[in-house]
Amino acid sequence: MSHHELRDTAEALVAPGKGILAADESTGTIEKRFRSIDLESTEESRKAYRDLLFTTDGVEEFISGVILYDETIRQSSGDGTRFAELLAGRGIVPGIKVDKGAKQLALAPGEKITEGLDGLRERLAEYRELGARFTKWRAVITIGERIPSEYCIWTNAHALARYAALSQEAGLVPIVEPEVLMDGEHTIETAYRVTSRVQNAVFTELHDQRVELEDMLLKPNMVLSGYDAAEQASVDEVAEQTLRCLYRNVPAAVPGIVFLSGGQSDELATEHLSAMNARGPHPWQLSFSYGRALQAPALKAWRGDTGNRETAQRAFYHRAKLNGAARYGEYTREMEDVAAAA
Ligand code: 5MM
Repeated sequence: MSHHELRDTAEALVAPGKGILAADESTGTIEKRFRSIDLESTEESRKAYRDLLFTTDGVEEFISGVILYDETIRQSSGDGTRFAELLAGRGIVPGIKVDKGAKQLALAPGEKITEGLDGLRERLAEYRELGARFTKWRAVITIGERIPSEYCIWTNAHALARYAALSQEAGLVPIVEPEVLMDGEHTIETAYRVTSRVQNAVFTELHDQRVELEDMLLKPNMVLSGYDAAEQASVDEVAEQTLRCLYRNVPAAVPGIVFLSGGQSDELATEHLSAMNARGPHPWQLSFSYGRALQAPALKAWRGDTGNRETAQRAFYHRAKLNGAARYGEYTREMEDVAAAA
């Protein structure tokens, strides 16, 4: 495969009006999500849920790619078509989460390091065979008393770059995800300082490890007040601080930035993205790679009942459509009311 192929894939993933669905919840995380609707997590229930999302009529208008989990990329839809093939057939690029999760960082209480580099070259080759065209690796940075440490920031940045280089070598577009968590009482200024430092370290490592910036995407957190902060920053402040951070740290060679939602409400995740795009044009496409903020209404509507499948698909379609509008800076809260009335 050529560099053109990687570049074309990266560009397709951030095509105008579209974004990515993160459906790569590991077994533990999906179990937690299913618990919220009182549903037991089994291989069959996980498959039924993913099938519902991936077969939603017309969603390819707003969804450019889907991040799958190891179990899901090996599963098939009702008619026997493997999920990766089904998605590709609809013009949606299949991707895969390749990290093995964030574990306790040695000698650093309260901090995490993402594992999964051992044997990664071989796993990447297999995923490509299974139809994946892009990959994702998530690093987790926690804000707290005297953390994050430089040790945590740099070990995670180093691992992200090692993963990205291996991914490009295998002909897969890496989505580099350094997530600064929203948990805590910190102010938006603290979130800005930490996110900026993390992105700076990540791009230093990517550069040193020869990663082609044109052939990757960045999946960052937005710059937000902590969940438990005394005061929540306004939409304008979030848009401005997030853009300031990106302009200072992300080279224009990167084709796109695909935000994670990180526990924001569905509406706010859409509104923040729209506010940033309304301030464009920017050097990179500004898009979404949401998990919770795209799936929450569908999950709630489904509740594990086949009879609710269509209602759940409508909810997913609508959320995707609103985020599609946010790609053009055209989302308004009134669009939510139209959904509620439908
Ligand atoms: C969908 O959640 C993904 C997997 O999480 P686990 O490894 O903990 O199971 C996660 O990596 C996701 O892709 C991003 O965090 C974005 O998801 P949100 O829900 O924050 O938009």
